[in-house]
Amino acid sequence: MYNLNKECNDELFDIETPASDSDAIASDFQRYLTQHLGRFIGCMPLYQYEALALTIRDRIMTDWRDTWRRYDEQGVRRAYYLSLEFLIGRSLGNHILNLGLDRETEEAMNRFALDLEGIMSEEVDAGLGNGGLGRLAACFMDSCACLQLPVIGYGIRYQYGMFRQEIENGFQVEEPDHWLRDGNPWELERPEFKNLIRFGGRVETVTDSQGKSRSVWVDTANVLAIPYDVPISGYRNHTITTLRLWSASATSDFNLEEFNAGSYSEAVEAKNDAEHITMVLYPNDVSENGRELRLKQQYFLASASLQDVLRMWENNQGRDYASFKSRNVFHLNDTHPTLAVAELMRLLMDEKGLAWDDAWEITSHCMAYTNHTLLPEALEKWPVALFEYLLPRLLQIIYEINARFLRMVAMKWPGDTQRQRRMSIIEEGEVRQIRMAYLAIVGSFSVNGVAALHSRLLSCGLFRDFYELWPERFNNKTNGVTPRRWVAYANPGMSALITEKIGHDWVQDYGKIAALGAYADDEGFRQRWHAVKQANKQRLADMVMHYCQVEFDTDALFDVQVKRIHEYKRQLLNMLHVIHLYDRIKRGDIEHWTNRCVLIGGKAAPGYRMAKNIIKLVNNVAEVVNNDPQVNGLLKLAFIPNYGVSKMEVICPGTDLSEQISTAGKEASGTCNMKFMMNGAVTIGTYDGANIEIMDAVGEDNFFLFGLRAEEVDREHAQYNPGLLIEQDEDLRRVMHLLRCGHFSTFESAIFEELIDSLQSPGDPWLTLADFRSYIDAQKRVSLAYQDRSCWLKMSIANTACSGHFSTDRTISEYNEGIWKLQARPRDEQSRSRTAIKET
Ligand code: 26Q
Repeated sequence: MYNLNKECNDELFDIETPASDSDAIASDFQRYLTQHLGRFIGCMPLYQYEALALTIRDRIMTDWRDTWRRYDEQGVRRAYYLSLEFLIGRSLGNHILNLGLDRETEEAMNRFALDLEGIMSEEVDAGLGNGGLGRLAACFMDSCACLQLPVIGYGIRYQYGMFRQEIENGFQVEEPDHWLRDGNPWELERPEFKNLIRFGGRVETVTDSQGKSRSVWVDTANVLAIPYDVPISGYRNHTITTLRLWSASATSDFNLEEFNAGSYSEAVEAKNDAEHITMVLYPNDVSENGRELRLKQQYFLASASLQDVLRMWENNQGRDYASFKSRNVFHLNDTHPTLAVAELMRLLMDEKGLAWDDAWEITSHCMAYTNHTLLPEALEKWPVALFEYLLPRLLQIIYEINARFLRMVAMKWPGDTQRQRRMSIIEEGEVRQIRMAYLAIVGSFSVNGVAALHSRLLSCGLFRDFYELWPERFNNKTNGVTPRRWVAYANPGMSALITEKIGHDWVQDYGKIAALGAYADDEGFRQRWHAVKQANKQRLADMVMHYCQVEFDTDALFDVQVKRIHEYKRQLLNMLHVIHLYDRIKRGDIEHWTNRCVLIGGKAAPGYRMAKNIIKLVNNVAEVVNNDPQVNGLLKLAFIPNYGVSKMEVICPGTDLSEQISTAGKEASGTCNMKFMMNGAVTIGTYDGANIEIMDAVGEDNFFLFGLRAEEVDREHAQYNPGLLIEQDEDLRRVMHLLRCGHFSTFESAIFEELIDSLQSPGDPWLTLADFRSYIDAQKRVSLAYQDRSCWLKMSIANTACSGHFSTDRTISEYNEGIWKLQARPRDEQSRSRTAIKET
């Protein structure tokens, strides 16, 4: 392995961070632009972005190296956050904010008559995630850096991130997201830490020199995992932690073998196959379930990351694994990296020579698992047959884990074979499958849900048998979002106003935001809050005009639902309300009217037909509503294409009303709800996921609650009669009629038939019509409340002031106190660790 000469004095390389006044930034920027990139000041803005990114990156490097050393000292307990997704978005503005260089950078750019915001908007989003789960991982990394916890993120460096969504004739069209095409200044390739990953082959049992039998995995096809490190900056604390992303690359020996056999082109093909592993992020799509390449990605991440951790361990401790379990914890972000359970067993036994019991003692004390879904159909399963040929050694290990586990179940519940069948990691049936969630639970010391209701429902529903066996393993960790990106960076106007009133501490100590509550009754403050909101609404309106060519008037109520398109999230219910408002306008029922601009955004999984139909419906309804002269600005509807992190940075500060309208008991937590709340939006929502905790925090008077509760949903299914609901509710009858008669599909007959049928079906799992009346009534209360400006402003301020609980700093502190048990490693000026000279 790559090792620095121990004689060499590492301090020689410790150059100081470059000066950070605007002169220094301006001159570095100019140098990068001209000497390094060979461009000039008036070049394409992309190069200006690149030069500025390199300039800022220079101001990260020393602290990054220093942080790594602090976390790498002997005896430091560390956590590794394993996730197939990190939805980072843009980085430049975030680093500038965290380093405290906003003013200096702005000044430096102004010297060249350049606009900082324009330059920052050149950066392409790092879209390495589908939605909530991936963005949560990115917010977690931010909070870990802020809290100075020794945590390393491990993920995959996909060549293509989440697809780019275009809208053609109202339909979603997917385009590849080649985000690395122009290079990525935020990554550092570390080929010296590459690892070998094996696939296929077969398992042989050999007897070693001490007469012990051992398994060897032979005849494998191998792939290299090359790490790329991405810096994660803490907020003004000289702490830069690491997100290590793996990229697949062909091994040279693999190529050579083929080459010697005389087939050059096949050798190159093999190289291609290897590199395919990290080519594309899989969309969260049932029709993609069971794809071989996705399983390869999952194993690739698990194996590369574990090997990396074991290498660092041996660098510090040698081959003594006695204290490994007290110094290391692996966190599994959903079941996606769960193969880590079996892979750690394999590495410890087959590569490090440990016996089963010792390896299991370590593994089961080092793994922790977070579940993110309550939908049984979304639980990951893989065919045993796929494992047999792709990961034969792991399958053996999983069988053994299961056999030992089922013996334990049988001891606890003798004779209860039903229960053994239910709890088995292997699902028997026509196709035998591996239940990844069960493997994760059996292999972990902690299992958590992501909101109070969700965790409760896991224990008494989905994972009930396991809860009965190991109640102490189960716990809740309510999600959060980082206030740095989602308030300080995304909403500078509001941030300045908050800071003026309560000081600056709230950014890193978000509980302090509560002090803002005192100003809700101050009319002068309310007016300023209003002015900030209006400016943010204008920014959002400009964006809507740019992407949708729909004009939003900032005096109207901005009503927003942005999230992945899914039936359980019920964008359809939102559309029923829009159609109802349209119907009211058409029949002249507009007394006490509140003008509304409704914005919807989100991606549908490419194979999810219903979700794609919903997008088409939104666009068709928008076409009718926006072009009807009788509507005349009373109502607007727009679908914003390609919703993602950087769009949300403009959307959430400009929103008045946040739509969180999932069928109760289906949304594990939701996190957009928190971003909206922090930015002073009021929520209309069901009693679901984190909405419940949001309402607890802000109070019923500042939240528009509607709909069935989770327990009622279960009962309702038995008696659900949508036909009767339609018959008995005139508003609903009229809405359904407009839909059925083709009012929104004039030259496209029957395209919405499937959607209409699903709404009318007694078997509708999402009970959309059951909540129609209560939703419409709640929306009416919203409209009235919005007409009383000071009342609305009070609610808005209360929402921000009560959002203290929803910072990921709080979430991560709970993970740390309850699960990881790490010690913060603040930078200490005196003893900035110069002792460890090994680069590990
Ligand atoms: C699985 C197998 C094959 C291909 C893709 C997938 C896959 C990928 C992503 C399955 C699920 C996801 C993402 C799930 C997700 O984002 N869940 C959301 O997690 C949030 C953070 O905890 C919660 O707030 C949301 O409620 C939950 O829906």
